[in-house]
Amino acid sequence: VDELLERVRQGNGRAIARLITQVENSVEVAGRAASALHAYSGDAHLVGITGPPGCGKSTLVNEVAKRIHDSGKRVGIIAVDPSSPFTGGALLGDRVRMADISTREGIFVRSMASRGTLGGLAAATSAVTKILDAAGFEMIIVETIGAGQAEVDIASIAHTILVIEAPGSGDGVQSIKAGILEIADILVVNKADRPGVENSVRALEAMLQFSRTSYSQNEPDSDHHSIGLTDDELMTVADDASLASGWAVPVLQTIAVDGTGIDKLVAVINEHLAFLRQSGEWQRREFERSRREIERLVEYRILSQLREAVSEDQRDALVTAVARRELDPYTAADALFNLARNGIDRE
Ligand SMILES: Nc1nc2c(ncn2[C@@H]2O[C@H](COP(=O)(O)OP(=O)(O)O)[C@@H](O)[C@H]2O)c(=O)[nH]1
Ligand SMILES: [Mg+2]
Repeated sequence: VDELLERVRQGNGRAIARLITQVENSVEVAGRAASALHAYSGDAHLVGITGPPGCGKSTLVNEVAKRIHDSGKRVGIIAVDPSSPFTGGALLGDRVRMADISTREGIFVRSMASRGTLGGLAAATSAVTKILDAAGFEMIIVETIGAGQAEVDIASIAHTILVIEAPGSGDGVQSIKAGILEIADILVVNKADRPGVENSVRALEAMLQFSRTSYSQNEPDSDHHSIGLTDDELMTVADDASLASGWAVPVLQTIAVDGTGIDKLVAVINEHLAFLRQSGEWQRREFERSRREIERLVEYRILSQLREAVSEDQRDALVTAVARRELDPYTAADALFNLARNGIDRE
């Protein structure tokens, strides 16, 4: 493994692919790789791309990656697929599309699915990110589906978050559900060749305007109640770090299939990187990412200790009792915790 790690640090594509496979299959190798590589990571710009299935994320990632690569940088792409039934066929399409760029020297593409990933998809994604980072990739793009409901919380992985939309979904905004506006650094309406694009852009700009206004008017005597926001919602808006730190979230239009608007998008992504560096936001996000990374590992360890220390029969008996209303879930959790503790003490 040590020799493999050395070749990874030199940026050897084959070594990177092999290490990733080993990391996916062994929590022990994942730990060794992370310990050896962490100190050499931290330079890559991590860009998260999220949005509803079919809005054109993979096509867009492809175009962005090409341009970044043309500017002389090495680009890593991680396509995260939570293996939900409705995306089953998407990965194959992605592979075909990505085949075009993945043959380039200096572009590394990897698809990840939850099936067979030890330690969870989020942990595996962040391990792969670290490997590519230490291998000297200057930009790493992580594509995920959805936001709040996704297995991989993109906000805990990326520095710059792009939320992609496509026109023609009823009211013009499909994926703008709770929380997604708060995490977006750049909003993109892709498929700008389709009818309804103006509506989508207008709707998004209105929502952004609305949240900015709410933020600046966040005093007790302001009339925000007349626009239908509760105090809690206002707090959420006011907590938004992007707003507080002075980055105005732009709404861009692209046509990923013919490359329209991609140069502008790449310029804005680079502007956001400059903003992160100048404002101190980079360090804040690194702190947050590190905190989440540690918490994920601790969660995973506690859960695996629980599974080792308490037999499946014992766990199922407790679950059945809760389902039958013979026991409440809090008491069941207490019982599990005590059983686990006894099991661990005995070791
Ligand atoms: N008309 C149009 N189609 C696009 C555009 N971008 C992507 N598509 C098509 O939309 C479909 C889904 O694209 P894909 O990149 O796989 O979306 P993803 O599921 O978000 O990754 C593909 O058939 C693409 O060719 C665009 O700008 N305009
Ligand atoms: Mg895709």
